[in-house]
Amino acid sequence: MVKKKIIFASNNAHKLNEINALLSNNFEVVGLKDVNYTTEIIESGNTFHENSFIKTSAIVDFLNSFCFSDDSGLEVECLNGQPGVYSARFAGEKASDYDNINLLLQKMANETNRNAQFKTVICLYFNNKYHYFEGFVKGQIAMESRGVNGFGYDPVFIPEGFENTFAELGAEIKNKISHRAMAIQKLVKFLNEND
Ligand code: ITT
Repeated sequence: MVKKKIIFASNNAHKLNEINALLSNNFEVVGLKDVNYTTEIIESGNTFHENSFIKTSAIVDFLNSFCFSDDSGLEVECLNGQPGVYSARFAGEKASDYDNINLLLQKMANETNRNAQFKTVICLYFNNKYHYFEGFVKGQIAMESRGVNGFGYDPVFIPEGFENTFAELGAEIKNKISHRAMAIQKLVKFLNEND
């Protein structure tokens, strides 16, 4: 069976790997490099919804084809939902994952409330319309960074029901329970019912 091609509008190679693992049974997922899209997309929105629309519509303007994006981040209860849409640049525009994690742990050094959630909003362009799918996973922020798998805040996020961080648990478990996996399940269900 020839799989239908879908463009994932992301420059984050880790996200692309996760999306590939989650969707490869159903679709051939191609990234921005594969379609020669090199323009920087400025994520100027104030919400995950706005930013996911900005990314998907940039590709629609360029190619007018079947595509989606994911805008995601970490929301920490004691920080009133921060870093939120600023997750990628919490410690500054060019911040590394390491810088962002250090800043987070520093801000939470004396905090006993460690509740947090990862959230994803997917914006899909299908049949000339935009459709949104949300996913989240609740958990706790660890006291220190642990594990080597994944990306972003995975070394400090302990999902509910587990004692290890996503970076310790690895891709197989993360891809069953993550915010991104939940949103992708909804997207697949929608396409199965409407395609
Ligand atoms: P694209 O916009 O190109 O897709 P990005 O990394 O800039 O890539 P976002 O704007 O959605 O993506 O920012 C998401 C940030 O939130 C990401 O850089 C991580 O710091 C964090 N994040 C999102 N999902 C995560 C996950 O599954 N595990 C760990 N951190 C995550």
